[in-house]
Amino acid sequence: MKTIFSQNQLKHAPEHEISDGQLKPAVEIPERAEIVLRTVQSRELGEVVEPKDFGERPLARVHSPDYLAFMESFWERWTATGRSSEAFPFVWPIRSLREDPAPDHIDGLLGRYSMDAGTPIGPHTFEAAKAAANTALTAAEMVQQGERAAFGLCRPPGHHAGHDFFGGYCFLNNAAISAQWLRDHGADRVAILDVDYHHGNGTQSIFYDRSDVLFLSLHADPKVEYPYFLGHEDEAGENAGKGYTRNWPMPLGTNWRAYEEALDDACRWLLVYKPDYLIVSLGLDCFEKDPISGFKFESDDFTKLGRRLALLGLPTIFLMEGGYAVDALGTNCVNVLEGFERG
Ligand code: OKP
Ligand code: ZN
Repeated sequence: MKTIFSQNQLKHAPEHEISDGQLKPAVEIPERAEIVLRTVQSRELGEVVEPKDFGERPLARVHSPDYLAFMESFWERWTATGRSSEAFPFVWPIRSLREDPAPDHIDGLLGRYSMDAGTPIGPHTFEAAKAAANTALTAAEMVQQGERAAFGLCRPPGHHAGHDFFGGYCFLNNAAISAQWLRDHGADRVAILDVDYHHGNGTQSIFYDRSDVLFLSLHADPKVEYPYFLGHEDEAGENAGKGYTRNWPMPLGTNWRAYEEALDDACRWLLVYKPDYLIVSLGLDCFEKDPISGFKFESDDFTKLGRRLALLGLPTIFLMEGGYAVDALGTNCVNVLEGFERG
């Protein structure tokens, strides 16, 4: 299958993150995409192509105008206050505080439009995020035009980003933007299967009240893992979307054997739903050596994951999400894609 990749995605290069309440070196770094690209090339997965520019409209189908304007103007406003290093949010409008009126000060806006302090914004962050969205859209368009599958080598990831907030290393929800684009270009039903170790809270919330986009997520139990505040088993959609969201939270230490049962369950939902397209939010952070995660996948298990997905027989768009064991990331990612292609 073809891979879509843009060097502009490397321009988001955070130095630090606040992780587990402490300032640490960033883990969502450009090297992640570079090693996946090198492995795609060395294992001859297929051609690597640049994304097209789809402009602002597909982004605005998912994200609010004020959020997009905030992201677009952020760095200029941040540096206008005299600051020059990457920005971390630090105050949020939680229970008892008011979201409206919106603050004028950039520090207040940072809190209004974010969900955590772990996701710094730098000078080129939004440019990279837009390149990632275009990467995802190009992959979706290829499959819409008849390819069996395509791989959007997206970075930064997208599944934690909501309608009007960033967080969890995500700024634009690449999977949601592609799903909406497919709906706007003739698809009746799109399914998103999120196999990242972390719950895809942004994607879930964007489609929570809709039946035209099915969201299925397998992930670490939010009772003990980020994002902590969404991804429980009883979240199944609301209003018209009732029954069109499904969650499989799993305990820390989950290995392939236990995971496969949940995956089989999710695959059954996919076969019943019969989507025109399947989007896979492809996190590689279920790996046993992932530095921030607690599942126990071995590298070979990613091949099995790819094989299982191929059995569905659906036109499939793979979009990279997380995965932080950089040395093994290329191997694990291409294992999924090769497992899918070779069956
Ligand atoms: C992004 B993606 C580690 C702290 C976690 C944020 C994780 C974001 C993951 N205990 N901080 O879903 O891979
Ligand atoms: Zn993750």
